[in-house]
Amino acid sequence: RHVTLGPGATLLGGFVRDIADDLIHHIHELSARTPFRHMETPGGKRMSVAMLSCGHLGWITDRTGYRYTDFDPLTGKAWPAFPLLFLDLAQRAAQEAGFRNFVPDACLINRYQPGARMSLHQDMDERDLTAPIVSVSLGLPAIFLWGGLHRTVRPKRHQVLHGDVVVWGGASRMIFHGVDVLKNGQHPATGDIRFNLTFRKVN
Ligand code: MD5
Ligand code: FE
Repeated sequence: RHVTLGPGATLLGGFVRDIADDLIHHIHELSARTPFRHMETPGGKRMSVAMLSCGHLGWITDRTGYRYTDFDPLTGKAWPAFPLLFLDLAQRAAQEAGFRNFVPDACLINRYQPGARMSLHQDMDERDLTAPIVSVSLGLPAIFLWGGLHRTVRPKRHQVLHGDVVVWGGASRMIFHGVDVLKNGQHPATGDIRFNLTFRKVN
């Protein structure tokens, strides 16, 4: 099921449902090498979403600001490489949505537990804003908030489910977006967790 959410934004419903257990297994393995952590915003707030990265570059925030780094400040080592399955699925999803030759160099993995949310923001820390972002939802359902090119546009609400992939490109790349407070629940694959993977081309 392909649903066009807006210009350049395509929902691939259930695109990774058949490999979801494998993806979750890889997430657990990655988290043994680079732990999920609640980072601090430049304003001094602890994020309710816990994160880790894999790939050449990882996204971090601290009191200094938002940026991509080529090593994990917690371990002092390079971020773990992409599992091959990750790279393959990101490229297949981008292709399916009409983006040829998508070569991501970063994958941010977000972990939401009940009560966690992500407030409205734009993703603008990537140098290459022509490449799409491929986002994968696993586990508990969430309400995705999809606004406009200005913060003042009241967001539309879209439910995203286990196995869904959204490819955000073109005019949708710079839209203000967020995730509503995660509701309590239990999912057979993840328990009380929602994971979101975002594949990005930074450089
Ligand atoms: C999430 N993560 O569900 C979302 C999915 C993030 C983040 O927002 O920055 O980690 S990615 C959604 C996204 C990316 C780029 C553009 C747009 C949405 N958009 O145009 O709405 O954890
Ligand atoms: Fe974002």
